[in-house]
Amino acid sequence: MREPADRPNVILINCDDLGYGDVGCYGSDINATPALDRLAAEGMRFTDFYMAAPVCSPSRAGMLTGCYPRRIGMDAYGPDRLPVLFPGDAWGLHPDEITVARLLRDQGYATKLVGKWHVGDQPEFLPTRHGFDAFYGLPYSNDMGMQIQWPGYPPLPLIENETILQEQPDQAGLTERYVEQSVRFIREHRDEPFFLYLAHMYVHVPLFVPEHFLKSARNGPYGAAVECIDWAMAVLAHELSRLGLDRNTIVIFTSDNGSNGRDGGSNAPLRGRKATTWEGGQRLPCIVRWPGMVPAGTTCSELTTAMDFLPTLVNLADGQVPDDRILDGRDVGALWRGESGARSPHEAFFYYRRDELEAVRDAEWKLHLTTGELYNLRQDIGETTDVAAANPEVVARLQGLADGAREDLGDHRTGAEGANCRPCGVVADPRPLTEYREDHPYIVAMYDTGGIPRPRAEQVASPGPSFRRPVIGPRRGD
Ligand SMILES: [Ca+2]
Repeated sequence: MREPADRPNVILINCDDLGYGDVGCYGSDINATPALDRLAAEGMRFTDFYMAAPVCSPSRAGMLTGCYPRRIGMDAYGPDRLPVLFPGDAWGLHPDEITVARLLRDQGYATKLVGKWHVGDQPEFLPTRHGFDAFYGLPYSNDMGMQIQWPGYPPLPLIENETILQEQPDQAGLTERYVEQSVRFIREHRDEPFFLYLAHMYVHVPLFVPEHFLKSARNGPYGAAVECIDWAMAVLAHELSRLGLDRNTIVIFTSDNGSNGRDGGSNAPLRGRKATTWEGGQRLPCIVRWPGMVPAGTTCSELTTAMDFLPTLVNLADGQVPDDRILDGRDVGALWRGESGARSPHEAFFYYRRDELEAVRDAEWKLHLTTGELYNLRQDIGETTDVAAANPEVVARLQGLADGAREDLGDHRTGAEGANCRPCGVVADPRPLTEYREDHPYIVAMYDTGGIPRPRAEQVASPGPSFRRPVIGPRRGD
């Protein structure tokens, strides 16, 4: 048995669109999340934790690389500056970028992604090219398949490594398959360090959830999906305990961006929603459990980010954080260990929406750059009372920090290029991974809306023949 601090295993659980107020230990009184509440009781709960973007692709790219998405060209895609990647897009995480998975693999870790990727679907960009030994899951969002509203979309591919296993899988059964894959991986690698990245499909719409969760949940399909996420946590926690791996394993639970604010989701008590730079867009639940190393039942209100995972985990694995490039994440191990006097290593956090800098915060204050509104996040977590007029020196200081970010990272709104940005990856001949074929025996021919409100008229595809590449159809599913 390894000592707990000798290259600890890492299980990183990332949900899709799960909001700040969707989990019991973050205040939900409608979703039952006993396993996640227990995780928090046995670990540390972060109140001021941020993803690097308020939508999927840039958020995930930032977490995996420890960089603001804009630094690595993953902030806005193509000439239309799209907020996320779509099937068959030419863009993705540059092959020269270094992910936390690659760095942990260099330290002898077995690495696997189970679930959603969404930082490039062309072969050059797949998880297997970015440090993961193995991949089982979806290359992008679960609404980016054939649906009643957009029948011509490429069928949603379920991928194993680089092979398409199935098209249009039954989404109601997919999380159970993810859990099986995860358990199998943990068992196979119980005697060596492993990094499991479990990127749930839930609670991104459409919501297809097993019947028994629908029966027990009090919050409709959304609540059932949250409770299925909680069930997955319970299974993994049980497996770690059964194998005697608790003290060797860091479990991190978080979400890629805030709730869309519909369908039963909640960012309470935060203002705003997914795809915005209000707190509800990017401030997320984050729980870290590592028995004996992270003090149990604690709360950390220091400013931390998902970009910090890479340097923190790589240092814990005795690895080498790249020194040939700028990273934005910082080692927050002292905070995780609950060391007295430990403080956030971040002077500020920059809220980018696509390629535009919209807000900046420090330990206490947040300035919205487009409107000039200033909020005291310590006293006013819901961003209700603009106090800019009474605090001109705070406004000036935060504007100075924003100016520095513009020089460094750029800002499309002001025309600043940014001196230290790297390009995203581009392929010359992108192709969707799948194509609808009339003779294929799809189990699920088309996903319907699953009880979710129908999209607005402008989001609806015009029905037509099967797509050919590249997909230029309606853009949706951020
Ligand atoms: Ca998302």
